[in-house]
Amino acid sequence: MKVYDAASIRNVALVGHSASGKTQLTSAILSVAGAVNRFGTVDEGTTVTDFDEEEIARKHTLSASLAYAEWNRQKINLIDTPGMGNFYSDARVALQVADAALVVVDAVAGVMVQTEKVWEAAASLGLPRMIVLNRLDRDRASLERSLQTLRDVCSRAVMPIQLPIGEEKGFTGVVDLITKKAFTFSAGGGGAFTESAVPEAMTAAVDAARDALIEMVAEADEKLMEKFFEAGTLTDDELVGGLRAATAAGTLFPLVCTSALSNIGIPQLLDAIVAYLPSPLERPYTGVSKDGRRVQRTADEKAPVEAFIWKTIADPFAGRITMFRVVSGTLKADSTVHNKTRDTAERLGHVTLLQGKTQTNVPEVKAGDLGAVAKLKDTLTNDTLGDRADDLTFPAVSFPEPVLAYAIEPKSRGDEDKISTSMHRLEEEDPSIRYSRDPQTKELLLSGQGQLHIEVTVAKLKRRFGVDVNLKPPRIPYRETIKASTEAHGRHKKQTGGHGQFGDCKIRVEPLQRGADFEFVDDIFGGAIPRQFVPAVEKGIQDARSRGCLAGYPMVDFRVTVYDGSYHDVDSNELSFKLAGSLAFKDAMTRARPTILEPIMTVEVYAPSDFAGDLMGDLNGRRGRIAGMDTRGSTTVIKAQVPMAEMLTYEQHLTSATGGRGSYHMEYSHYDEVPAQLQSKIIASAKAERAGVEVEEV
Ligand SMILES: Nc1nc2c(ncn2[C@@H]2O[C@H](COP(=O)(O)OP(=O)(O)OP(=O)(O)O)[C@@H](O)[C@H]2O)c(=O)[nH]1
Ligand SMILES: [Mg+2]
Repeated sequence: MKVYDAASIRNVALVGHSASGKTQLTSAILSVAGAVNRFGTVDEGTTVTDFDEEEIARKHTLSASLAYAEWNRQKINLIDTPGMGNFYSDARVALQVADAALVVVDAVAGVMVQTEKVWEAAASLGLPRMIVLNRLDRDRASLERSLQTLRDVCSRAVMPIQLPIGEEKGFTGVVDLITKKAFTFSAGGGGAFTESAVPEAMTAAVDAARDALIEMVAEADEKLMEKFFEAGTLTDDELVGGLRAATAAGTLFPLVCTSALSNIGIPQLLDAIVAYLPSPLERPYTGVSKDGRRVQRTADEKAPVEAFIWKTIADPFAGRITMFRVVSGTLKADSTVHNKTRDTAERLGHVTLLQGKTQTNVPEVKAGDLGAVAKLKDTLTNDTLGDRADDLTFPAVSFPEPVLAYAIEPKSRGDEDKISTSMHRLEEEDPSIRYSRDPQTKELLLSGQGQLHIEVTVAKLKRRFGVDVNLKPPRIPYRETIKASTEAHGRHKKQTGGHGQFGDCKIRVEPLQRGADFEFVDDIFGGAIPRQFVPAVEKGIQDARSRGCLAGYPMVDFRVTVYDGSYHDVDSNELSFKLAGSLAFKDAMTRARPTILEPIMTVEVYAPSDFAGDLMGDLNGRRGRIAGMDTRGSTTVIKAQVPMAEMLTYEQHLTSATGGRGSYHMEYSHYDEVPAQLQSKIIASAKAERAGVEVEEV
């Protein structure tokens, strides 16, 4: 196995919307470059990078994976990432260790929500971006329309460096705008192509697009601008050099044209990666020294070794597989390095290159390259491995906080311990999930980025660790409130032998506006209740409101004023006033017209426009209120407000209704009253649940 040096490496992350063809494209690249023997497809489940059973079954990438190919004596490392929003953190982390992003865009749908998200993430990292306009063989695919949305949403500096030959089913190849050569592919997906002059019918369009490109390249550099004004054009060398520099600087974003499934345009894409995207040598990596200084490291293989851990795979048999980028120096097999994040020594055994799941041993991995090592003791994602003498670490990539929690329970009782150890392994692999125990209900909670994320995690738990669990539907955080003002009286009196108990209070309750939570006002005059007991009244009311009065949900958005009461010199104490408070509260609730509130979410749904009507109908059926609709190229954005309770199954619905081409974003907006007929259901199920708990406790 060859060891590559930094100058001959390109690290690219394939990012973009789900189903734009990232995995298929990776597969086509590997086959065209001869890295694998077969042309694997997503549809047959035979790609290199979607190797996980869950990915094969769902036909979606769920976790970033690594592959590599050699092209023109350069090693191209490809990180194939998930496009689905639930798994975004893996795309984000891939951008961190890549030197450029290949933003894969579906030529039918154009820019979609995830395209925008990865575009912004890459921009914030100052990462050069090349756009791969894929699926050009599909009906209604269009360079023109896609370019329009790319320029509107991403950047005006997106510039085609190729034009497609033919359209839709007739898409047969590309014209390179720099060399003005046409590459026409034979039908059947074999990848064979012939080179020729630009077809007659395209010459005018090619010249115009080439002129526009030259002008843009010239604009990015003063010297080139001068030359351009003198000569009226640029030489091919100037154009190539200028394009490379502008791409590296992020002032121009070249666009290439492909069909990953029909295997069209792949060699030209590879040429473009090698020609225009930077090697690690040109992309210094920023670390932080112990005293907080930012330090830049170049990919110098002679420097002390420093590696950043960007991903961990939890394999029940092979143990941990740790994926790294060697930032500087050379990481050697059978050596000892220091984990500087945890201050421990790590002994490395075999050091490997990853082709999907296949590991190939290498004697060493040099600066700039990506590799993996198995069975490390203490090292986890975001750690820095390297030279002990050198105090630098690399900043951690932050993972999103979970947005949704499900309760899980083992199918067989003996599995509780196993769940915990296996879940911790999965947490190491995916820091955007969280496993915990609810302190109140004692339920085991699995939190993540969405329903799909949780389901996939549960599936991994079963397949890899043999632990089968039931997923219980997540609890909706309902609340209760009141709709009427009233006054109430609570009196606690008990005479048992020696000391008695006596507490007595009168309260007023009033509704407050939504979001006001709870207010307690002490309006006692003339010592009707002694000062020291007023907090006890409040405590009693607080306890009572936390248990709700209809279905056991906390009560909010009202004010309680305690305005009168009485006491007994000997028998009054805190406990008595607490009980009096809670009795008064219960009395008040019989007249205060209590009601149940539910969380309402702001939802944005993105999907190809054909689906808009159906999706809006569905949202209406979910008690949603449509707030607006926008069209962006061929994508429709629907904005709506929908109760959380109705959105729990939305993801599944959207995926199946749009064949995976729709996506949505949802966040909490406010609480609103639950319609009466649904309230009785909530109350009934709360009662049933309480009965169940009591039975179990006996
Ligand atoms: N016609 C056509 N279909 C394609 C092309 N590229 C990919 N596909 C198909 O589109 C679907 C999605 O392709 P993938 O490669 O899985 O898409 P992805 O971007 O990896 O999707 P995620 O992993 O969910 O992010 C598959 O059915 C592919 O066969 C293409 O160029 N033309
Ligand atoms: Mg994929």
